[in-house]
Amino acid sequence: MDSFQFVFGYLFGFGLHHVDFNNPNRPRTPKFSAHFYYNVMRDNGFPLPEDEKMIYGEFKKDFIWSSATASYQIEGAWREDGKGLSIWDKFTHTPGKISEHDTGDVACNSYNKMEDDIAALKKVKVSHYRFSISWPRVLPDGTTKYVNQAGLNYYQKLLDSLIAANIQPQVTLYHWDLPQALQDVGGWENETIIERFKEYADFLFQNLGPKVKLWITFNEPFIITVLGHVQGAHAPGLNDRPDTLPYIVGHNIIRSHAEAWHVYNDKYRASQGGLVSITVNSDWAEPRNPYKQEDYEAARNVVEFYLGWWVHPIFNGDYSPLVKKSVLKQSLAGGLTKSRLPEFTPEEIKRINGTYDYFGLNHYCSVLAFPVDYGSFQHFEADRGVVVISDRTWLETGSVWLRMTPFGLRRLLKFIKEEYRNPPIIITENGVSENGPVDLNDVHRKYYYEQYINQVLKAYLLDDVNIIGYTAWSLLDNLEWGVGYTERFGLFYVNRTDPDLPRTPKASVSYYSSIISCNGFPDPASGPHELTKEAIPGINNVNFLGMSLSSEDAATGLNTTFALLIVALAGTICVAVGLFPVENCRVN
Ligand code: PNW
Repeated sequence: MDSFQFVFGYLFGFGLHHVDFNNPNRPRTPKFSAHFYYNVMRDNGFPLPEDEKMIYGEFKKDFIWSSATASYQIEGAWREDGKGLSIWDKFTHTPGKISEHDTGDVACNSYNKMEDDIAALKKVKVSHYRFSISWPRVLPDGTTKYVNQAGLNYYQKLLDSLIAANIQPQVTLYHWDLPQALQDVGGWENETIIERFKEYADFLFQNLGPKVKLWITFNEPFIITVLGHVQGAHAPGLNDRPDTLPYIVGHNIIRSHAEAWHVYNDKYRASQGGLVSITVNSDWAEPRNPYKQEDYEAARNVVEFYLGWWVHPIFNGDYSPLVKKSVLKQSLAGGLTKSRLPEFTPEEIKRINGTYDYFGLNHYCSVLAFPVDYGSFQHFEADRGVVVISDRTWLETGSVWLRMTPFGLRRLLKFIKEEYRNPPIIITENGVSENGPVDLNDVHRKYYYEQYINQVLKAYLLDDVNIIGYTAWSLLDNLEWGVGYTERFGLFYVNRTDPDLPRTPKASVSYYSSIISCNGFPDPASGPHELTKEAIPGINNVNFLGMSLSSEDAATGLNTTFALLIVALAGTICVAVGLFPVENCRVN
């Protein structure tokens, strides 16, 4: 416990328990470290936590296995064939905005290298490909007054090539490259954008809809709003009204989404039979101190601002009560008489509620949260009222904001199931980066996909989450927004020193491809059969070739590995290439 430290008196507390030296009773209160040390003693060390153990099993039939990109990050051809300028063209050409002065002028040149991208997708053996449409490539000034036929042809050809390769498209309408002409009249801040977005969506459904079954209206409204209109780190780079602008922009995005969904529902659903939804991004948040109620509330607020802000109006009707309460409280603390969060009219609440066909989720990592009192500060961050940090033991990646935290994905999926009435969920992005020297043997990415996808499997098999698809971000190393080409999320390496920009598979390609071919992680020891929940415990006992197995499984693994080696040579069976055995399944 804290005690007298000789010449330092009571200045430093070395104790597992805090002692209140102002209180004559000298009460002892356990610190977090006391609980931690207790657990170490109880467990007699550091056993692998239950939720980090892997399970065997398969995903549901016809599971969507995909990989994703976005137009500005890969297409290049920024002024070819009549394309208009986007806010990202302007932003990357503004000095000081992007690391190394990188731009998307050429990017992966996917506009001219469609065959290479299709070949890459075929190699991964995905069932789907998620890409986005560049709005100014098809409608250069953002309106339907003038159509750039060459741009539309590019997407027609991409859809035809994908379908010919038996890869189904998942198309995002808006992955951040707003026509600059629309930004010039206020962008997402001007509510006329709702009509513009509706016309754009209608135009795409009409022209591309016969070939598309999965649509995403917006990619990550949170990032559009907060990075683009609070921090100014993303285009259009606004940071002058962090108290009001995010809520105005967010309000218009939600209403635009709803209008696009209604256009599809009213005019196209019957003939085209596709699904339309929105993709939101969210970290999972844990309390920094699991013994403090305030930290639980802070963690909940983190997820609520990532998800609830968008999803509550669309899935449940109206803004989330927690978001409403937080913004109102901070607005009043600043002396305002009402909340800075706009209100939906009762008609709008009705019109927006239910405008989804599935739940699109982007997820990368988890954080630890604790509350902070910002006083009367009028700022989006103050409304949220939290600070987030990482646990230093979580593995680092190529991006400072991204630590490997596979457990969080399962918890987030369960949260979505419980909070939004068990919707079908498609994970529309999940992935990891590297930076620095190129190493095609990307063991960290194999590990990330293995661990995260296995947590998705647990959500499906053990928590009954209705998960219908998984998408790896990204197919290619590409322009990672503000950090340019320095952080690489690709399954394929793109050599930027070669003007031909060749795509080379990293080691994770064959690993992800094996998971796809096997539709998960079928149990190698017990043959091709349904995984029962009872069969799960006790499979992680022995380390065998870098895999965690029971001793029986390890023995079987040794035998089957040898057998598979021979069979694999004959090319008739699939086997995961490294970390976790994936076998007893047929190649497509
Ligand atoms: C997503 N963050 O964005 C995007 O949809 C992709 O375009 C992007 O390349 C990918 O994630 C990887 O970053 C994010 O700072 C950008 O927390 C930034 C953050 C999260 C997601």
